[in-house]
Amino acid sequence: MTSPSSQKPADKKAREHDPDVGTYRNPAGGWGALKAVGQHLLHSRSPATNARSLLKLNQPDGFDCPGCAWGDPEHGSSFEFCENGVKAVTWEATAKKVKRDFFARYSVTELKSWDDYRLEDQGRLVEPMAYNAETDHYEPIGWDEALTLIADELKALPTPDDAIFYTSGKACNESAYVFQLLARLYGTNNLPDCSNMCHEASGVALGDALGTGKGSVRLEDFEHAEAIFVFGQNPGTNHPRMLGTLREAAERGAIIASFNPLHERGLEKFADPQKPLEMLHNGSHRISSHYFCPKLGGDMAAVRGIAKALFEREAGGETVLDHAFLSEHTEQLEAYQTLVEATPWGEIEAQSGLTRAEMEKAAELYARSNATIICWAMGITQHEHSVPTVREIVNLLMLRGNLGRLGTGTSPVRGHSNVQGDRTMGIFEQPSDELLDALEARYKRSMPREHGVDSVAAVAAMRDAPGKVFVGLAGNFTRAISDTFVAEAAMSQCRLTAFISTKLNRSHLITGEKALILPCLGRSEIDKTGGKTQLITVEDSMSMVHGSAGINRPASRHLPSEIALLTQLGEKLVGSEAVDWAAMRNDYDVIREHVAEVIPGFDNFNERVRVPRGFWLGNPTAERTFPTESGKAVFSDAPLPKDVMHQRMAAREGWLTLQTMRSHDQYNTTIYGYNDRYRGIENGRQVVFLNKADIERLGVSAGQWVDLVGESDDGVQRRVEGFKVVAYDTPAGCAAAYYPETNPLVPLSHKGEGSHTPAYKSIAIRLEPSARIA
Ligand SMILES: Nc1nc2c(c(=O)[nH]1)N[C@H]1C(S)=C(S)[C@@H](COP(=O)(O)OP(=O)(O)OC[C@H]3O[C@@H](n4cnc5c(=O)[nH]c(N)nc54)[C@H](O)[C@@H]3O)O[C@H]1N2
Ligand SMILES: Nc1nc2c(c(=O)[nH]1)N[C@H]1C(S)=C(S)[C@@H](COP(=O)(O)OP(=O)(O)OC[C@H]3O[C@@H](n4cnc5c(=O)[nH]c(N)nc54)[C@H](O)[C@@H]3O)O[C@H]1N2
Ligand SMILES: [Mo]
Repeated sequence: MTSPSSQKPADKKAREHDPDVGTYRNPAGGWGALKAVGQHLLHSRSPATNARSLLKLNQPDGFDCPGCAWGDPEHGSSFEFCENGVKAVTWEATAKKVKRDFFARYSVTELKSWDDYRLEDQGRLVEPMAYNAETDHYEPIGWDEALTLIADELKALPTPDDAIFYTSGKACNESAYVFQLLARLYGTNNLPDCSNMCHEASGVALGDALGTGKGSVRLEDFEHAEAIFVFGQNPGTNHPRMLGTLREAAERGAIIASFNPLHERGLEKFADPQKPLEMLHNGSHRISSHYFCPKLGGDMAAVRGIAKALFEREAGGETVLDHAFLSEHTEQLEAYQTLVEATPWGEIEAQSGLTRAEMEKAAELYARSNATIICWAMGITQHEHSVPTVREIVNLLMLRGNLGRLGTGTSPVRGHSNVQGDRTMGIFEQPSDELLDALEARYKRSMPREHGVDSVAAVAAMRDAPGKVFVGLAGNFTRAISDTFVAEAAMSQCRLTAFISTKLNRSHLITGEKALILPCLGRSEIDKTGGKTQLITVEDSMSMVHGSAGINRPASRHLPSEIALLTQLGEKLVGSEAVDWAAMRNDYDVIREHVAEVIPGFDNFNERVRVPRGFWLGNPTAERTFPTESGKAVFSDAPLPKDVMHQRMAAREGWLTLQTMRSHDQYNTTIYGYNDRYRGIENGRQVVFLNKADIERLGVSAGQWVDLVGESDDGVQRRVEGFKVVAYDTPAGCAAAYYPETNPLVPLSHKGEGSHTPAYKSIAIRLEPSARIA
């Protein structure tokens, strides 16, 4: 059976690019980064404004970088940005605009044939637009009319649970608070967010193990760590400011051990573009002292191997475990130890792809360090067994008491700049009773108690029951979620889709019966809602909450803020009896007063957030307090994954496991360009990285064009066409390609156990020669 997934990918333009494949030998950062900064400033068509805004990036009196969620140092330099932060800012602060004549010129069907780069590169959205199905064009609509349409469509639904309110982690705390309040007063917990596709497994696992779902480290911990283990993360591209932190640690002599199936340049060598002397002398610094290359999905076994080696050393008479910590603060150690001892080395080696000697080496490094931090990102969280893998990482930290001491802790490095804050503000489809009780007490209205849909369940809901209303606060839902064509078909069955966005993207083209695009201010812009210069706030990966105020002139003086739009929608949808939406709109301090009353940890929010660099929300783990049922940190004794889908599928002759990842020139579904400098790729994105032995075994050759074909338990064949084979240093059986072009290959049902995050990093595929000829 063939599904709509076997259609050609819409990215015709990208397929016309013929990628050049080379080798990058320089350190990450360096002159290449500076050159890229210059190019992106020029491309934005307002280089002077943008150069000025960079000086205000991540500064106490400036705005938070819309790039990643890495923390800001307390005693920062006058530059606190990186190459990819520059791309994020200049991409938003472009002088190009998408006006009504653009939509008059191009039909939606025509725009669908454009690639993601070209769509967003048209510039900033500045006018509200409504889809006209008869003409197949977006046409101008008034602001008031558009918001009334959303409210009317929502009110007309048979039940509030037929509405879906999606949030991407770009939204600030104030927008997020208002958005969840509006959805819940209206009557639903259907608040899926990008976290569902990202660090959900970290939140679930940390919550189960330690009673707190957030990471425990702060930036100063990195200054005191003796070892930093980095699993499944590519900070050179995705958290470049982290390289500065790692570099300082390396310079002090800290051990940095990376676990990654790819040799990521940023984890190997870094030249800091912000250190003029280093730049002049073409110097650089090593980052990782040790580099391990597990197989995709092999980390749980790798960590278990390290634990096994520790137990063996302990049995041999050494003291490597922190017995005081273990007996005072943990439970279930015995069950874990029994399981680890019963797991044979052979199984651990086969699953991890590492040798026993390598894992013993890693154990030695770990045993030698008196203070260890473990960092991880999507290479850990986007598998079927991500929750048990994060639990295994926590087990390892607990064995040596690496929690709640200076220089130790858990560091799930978050993605979107405010993804963590959005959750803190209540964007969650499974709200706690405490949150709902607090909302009820504050607003004197009953809150919906039934849990809502997450991102994957939202697609299933739209697919199975047409006629939903989808409201998106930032993001690009159909492009980010798995099973692209299934998601697109599901979304187009909605009675209304409405997106609050800064740039044109593919989700806008997957129109329901009715569809709206509502443009808004970006974070770099001055927000004068209510005649007053407004401040917004964000929370970084290390639970630091701080203010952010844009400094650029808005792309259009008619552009409302997200909060202006959401509060007006609130007025129309639920009225102003329970909430004075206008007061919130006119002064965001009022929203923060509400937050202070409802969300724990935000007392005196308005005063505390005006202190330069903001305040720390605190973290029980960092204080060795574990709010689990027993009050102790809990060891997990989950078996290594057996018979998970990708293993079953990929174990067949001719099959591979594919990970889908980011290039250096993209921010999630936002494509800044066609180069992936550190991996030696130029002028294209349709590449598949393969091990040399696999290339021979599968009878293809480097440079050949292939289609990637996937299959799942549902028997539906999934395919994306025209990828150039690149020979690359990665373990046999493992392949890599870029997201989002490969999302049609990820079946909707292929997701993490307990997290429901699409398993974007372990997709079973095979190759077929492509009709495309080089
Ligand atoms: N410039 C830029 N910055 C970004 C983003 C962006 O797109 N562009 N996105 C933001 C967001 S939302 C997020 S979540 C983060 C993402 O940050 P990352 O998690 O660094 O993003 P990915 O590109 O998905 O990279 C995954 C890394 O994990 C490795 N990996 C994949 N599978 C496995 C595995 O099974 N085991 C191990 N050990 N490693 C594995 C890959 O080789 C790769 O190095 O970055 C944020 N920052
Ligand atoms: N195959 C595969 N799929 C993945 C992943 C993967 O590694 N592999 N990663 C997953 C992860 S970690 C994540 S977080 C998701 C990301 O999913 P999303 O967060 O939904 O996607 P983004 O690409 O970040 O959203 C980009 C859009 O946000 C809008 N935008 C940007 N800034 C603003 C703003 O300030 N305000 C408003 N209102 N709109 C704004 C713009 O219109 C832009 O087009 O993708 C997931 N999908
Ligand atoms: Mo993410």
